Amino acid sequence: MAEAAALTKPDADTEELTDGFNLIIDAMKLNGLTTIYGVPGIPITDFGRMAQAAGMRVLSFRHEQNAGYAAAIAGFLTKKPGVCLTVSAPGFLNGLTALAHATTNCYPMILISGSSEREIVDLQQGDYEEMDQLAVAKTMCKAAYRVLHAQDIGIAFARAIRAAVSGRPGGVYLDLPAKLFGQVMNAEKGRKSLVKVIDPAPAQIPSPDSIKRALDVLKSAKKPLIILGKGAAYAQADDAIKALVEKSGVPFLPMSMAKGLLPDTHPQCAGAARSTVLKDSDVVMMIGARLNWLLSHGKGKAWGDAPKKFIQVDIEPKEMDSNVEIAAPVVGDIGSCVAALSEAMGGSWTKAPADWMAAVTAKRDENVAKMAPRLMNNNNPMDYHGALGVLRTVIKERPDAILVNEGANTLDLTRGVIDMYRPRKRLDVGTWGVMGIGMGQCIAAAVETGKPVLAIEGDSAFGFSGMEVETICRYDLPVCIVVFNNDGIYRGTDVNKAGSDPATTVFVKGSRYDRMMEAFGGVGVNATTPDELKRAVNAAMDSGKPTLINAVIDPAAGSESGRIGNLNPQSKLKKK
Ligand code: OXT
Ligand code: ADP
Ligand code: MG
Repeated sequence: MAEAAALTKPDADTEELTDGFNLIIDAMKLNGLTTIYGVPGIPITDFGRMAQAAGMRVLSFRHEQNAGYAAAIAGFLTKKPGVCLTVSAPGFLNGLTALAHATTNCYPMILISGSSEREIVDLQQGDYEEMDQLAVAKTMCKAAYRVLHAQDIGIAFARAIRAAVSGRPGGVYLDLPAKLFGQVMNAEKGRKSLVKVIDPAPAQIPSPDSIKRALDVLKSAKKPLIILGKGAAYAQADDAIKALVEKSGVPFLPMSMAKGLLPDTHPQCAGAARSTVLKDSDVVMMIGARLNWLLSHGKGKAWGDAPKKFIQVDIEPKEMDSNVEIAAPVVGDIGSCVAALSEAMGGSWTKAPADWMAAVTAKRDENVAKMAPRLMNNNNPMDYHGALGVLRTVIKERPDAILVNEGANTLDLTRGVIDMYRPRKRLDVGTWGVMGIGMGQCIAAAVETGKPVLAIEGDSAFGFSGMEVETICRYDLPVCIVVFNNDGIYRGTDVNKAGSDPATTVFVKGSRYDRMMEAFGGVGVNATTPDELKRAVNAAMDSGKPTLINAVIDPAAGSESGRIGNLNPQSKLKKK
C-alpha cells in the first residue's frame, strides 16, 4: 500500500484537482444559478461556505420549508429554477412540502439535499439521518435524480434544469450523498464534464390548425370571456397578451396571481364581475389557467345554465379535457400561442359584441360602487375593509411593489380589494391554498427583484413562517409585514363549551406580533385604526426597513374559511 501511494504521489502533487463541492458550484454558475435558499448542516455546511466564497448568494433560513417556498416563488418570478438546499432526512422532508407545492403550481424549482451513504441506507443499518430520500421525493415532483460520481455532476444539473423549466414547469429533486462532495478528480476532466444547458425551455409552437380552430370558436361567440391564469403571468409574454386581449375586445378575468398582467383598472377587466362572466359567457378562452377547484371544474352552479365552449391555451397537452370537453385545445408555450393567435386575427378582427362588454362593465361598476364606502371606514377596532382601503392606496401609489398575501379572510378580501397594476406583483397561496408561503415569498421577492415588498398576512398564516422575520432583519430586506390580527383562524370569537381549553380556532388575545420584529432590530408598530396603519405602512415602504405592523382587527369580523366556507364540511348531527 505504502509503495502504491508513493508511486501516485508525484502525480497528485502536480495534477490540478477539483472535487464534488467545486463541481456543483461550477455547474450551477455555468447555468446562471447563483442564488441558493437553504438551511446548513451535515453534509452541506462547507458547501454553503464555499458557494458564498465563490460569489453565490446563499440565503440561510430558519426552516427549510420557508427556504423551499422562497425557491419556488423565485422560479415563478424569474423562469429559472429556484434552488433550495437542505440537509438529509428531516431537512429534506421539511423542504419537500415546498417542492410538491412548486410542482402543483407549475413553478420551476430544484431541491438539492445532502443524503446519507447509500451502502448504509440500503442495508438499513441506521446511518445518521438515514432515509431513502430519492424514493420519497419521486412521487412529489417532475423528476428526481441521484448523483454518485463527481464526473456526473454536470449532467445531473443539466437534467435537473431542463426538467424543471421545459414543458410544464415544476419541481425537481437532486440527491447528493455526503461522499460525493469530497470526491476528487482531475480538474480538466471535471471542467469538461460540465454542461451548459442550451435553450432549456424551447419554444413550443402551436399547430396552425389549432389556432384556426380556436379563432373559429372565438368568432362564433356572443359573450366571450378570457381567463388569465398564473401560467400566463409566468410566461412573461406580457405585451403579447395585452395586445391579444385588446385586439379581441373580450372581457378578461384574472386568476389571483394573474392580477396585474393587465391592470385591474383596465376597461376590459371583469375581476369585479366574476360571477356574471362565469355564468353568462358562451365561449371561454383559458390562457395558462386550469379548470380546477378554483374555477369550479368548469361546470355546475358557478357556470350557470348557458352552454359553454372552452378554448384552452396551455403547454401541457394532458391538461386538455381534464374536467370538461375542450372545444379548441391550443398546445404550446403561451408566448408563441398568443403571438400566433394575434397574427391569425389579422388587422380587421371584429371585437366582442359591445352589448356584452357593456353588461360586464355595468356589473363591475355596480360591485365597485358597492364596495367603495366600506373601504373608507375608520372603525376602531378595524374591520378588514377599513384596513384594506388604506393598503389599496399604498399599492396604487407604488405599483412596482410586490404584494404577498395569505390567510383566509385576509387572503380573499385582499384579493378583491387591492387592485394590481403590473405583472407578477401579486404572490399568494397558489393552487393548494397553502398557509406558510408568506415569509419565504417575501424574502425571495425582495432578493430576486430588489423591489419593496408588502405582505398582508392573517395572524394564523403568519405563524407558519413567522420566525423568518429574523432572516428578513439579518439580510436587511425591504419587507413590510402587516399581520391582520383577529385573534385566530377565521375569527377570534370561538368558545369551547366543553372544557377549559381554548377553542381550536382561537389564539392568545391581544398578541403583539410587532414585538417579534423588534426582537431582531426591525421596526414594530401596533396599529388600531386605519389612520395609524396608513402612517406606519407608508413609513415602512419609504424607508425600506424591515417592519412588522400588528393591525388589530375586530375578532368578529371574519367568516369561516373566508370565501370558501362551502368546502368546509359541517356536521349535520346536533353538536354537543
Ligand atoms: O361577482 P360577484 O358578485 O360574485 O363578486 C365577486 C367579485 O366579482 C367581487 N370583486 C370585487 N368587487 C368590487 N371591487 C373589486 N375590486 C372586486 N374584485 C372582485 O368580489 C366577489 C368575490 O370575488 P372573488 O374573490 O374573485 O370570487 P370568489 O367567488 O371568492 O372566487 C372563488 C375562488 C375560489 C377563486 C376564490 O375564493 C379563491 O381564490 N380562493 C382561494 C381560497 C384559498 O386558497 N384559501 C386559503 C385556504 S383556507 C384554509 O384552508 C385555511 N387554513 C387551513 C390550512 C391551510 N390552508 N394550509 C395549511 C398548510 N394548513 C392549514 C388555515 C389554517 S386558512 C387558515 C388560516 C386562516 O386564518 P388567518 O388568521 O390566517 O386568516 P383570517 O381568516 O383573516 O383570520
Ligand atoms: P391559476 O391558478 O392561475 O388558474 P394554474 O396554476 O391552475 O393557474 O394553471 C397554470 C397553467 O399554465 C398550467 O396548466 C401550466 O401547464 C400552464 N403553463 C405554465 N407555463 C406555461 C407556459 N410558458 N406556456 C403555456 N402554458 C404554461
Ligand atoms: Mg386570523
